[in-house]
Amino acid sequence: MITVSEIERRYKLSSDEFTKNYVNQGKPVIISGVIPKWNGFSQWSLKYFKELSPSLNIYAKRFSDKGIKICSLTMEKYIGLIEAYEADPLNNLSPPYCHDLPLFSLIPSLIEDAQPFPLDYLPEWYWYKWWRYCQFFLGCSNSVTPLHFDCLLTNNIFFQIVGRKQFTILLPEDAKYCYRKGWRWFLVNPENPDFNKYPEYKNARPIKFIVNPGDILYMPPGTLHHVRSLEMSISFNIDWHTKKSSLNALTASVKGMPIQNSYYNFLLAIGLVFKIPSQVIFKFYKSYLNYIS
Ligand SMILES: O=C(O)CCC(=O)C(=O)O
Ligand SMILES: [Fe+2]
Repeated sequence: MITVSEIERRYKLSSDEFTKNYVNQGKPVIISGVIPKWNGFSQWSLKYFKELSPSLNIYAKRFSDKGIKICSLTMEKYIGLIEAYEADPLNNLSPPYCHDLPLFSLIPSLIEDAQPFPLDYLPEWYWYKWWRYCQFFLGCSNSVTPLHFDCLLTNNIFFQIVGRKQFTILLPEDAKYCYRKGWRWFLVNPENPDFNKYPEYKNARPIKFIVNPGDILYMPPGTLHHVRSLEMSISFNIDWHTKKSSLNALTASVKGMPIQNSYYNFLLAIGLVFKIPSQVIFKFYKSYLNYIS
């Protein structure tokens, strides 16, 4: 088992080194120097998205102790709410958080902006129409995603484009100190832990760091993460399996993983292990991109 007390930062990591030293070791890392080379890196802003696609219908979430509440609104309306909030946070309600939006599929012109995309960090299976697997996060300052791990036990490559985010992560072996609720959420608030209620959290080793615009963050399967936007923010991620992580994830079916998740993992595992092309698998997998759990 590896011990990590702070996140490593690397400049333009080669794919071989990324796989060998981070993916295969289950070790998180921040990679700089890749995103700033993209055609559209400096172009992206919430205003730019609003102008590209004002009438696009999107979903935003409110997280609370009672669960996740979903609101539906247009891109123009949503960005308008964020702009009003940022201009005068005290007199405007904090807007919901647009979370897991497949924006490359909804606004295909954005794909060109993210070139050259570092495909060689991903298994070849994902290369064909890689952008279909990406999920965007758009939000105002102080948007928070509570502590959780990604529900299929996938690897996560997270691209930070605009604004900074404060991450608190814990490696999977510390999940036992974080008071799990259901399959993937945790009760502890790592920003202000209540040790009376959650005394075991004293044993946990949270790693806290800032992800800056232009950074790529890699999180291994099962990494717990709590995320706070420090400014108005644009990010996206790609959740992906290796052959090994897909098989590990299948064994989690007996450890409480919901059956729906196991179905998606089964599809990815047969794709990766038996080399069934993603063109065949994607139509069955697609609903995962709107799956809220
Ligand atoms: O950026 C966020 O608020 C959440 C990110 C996240 O949970 C993820 O990439 O899996
Ligand atoms: Fe996540």
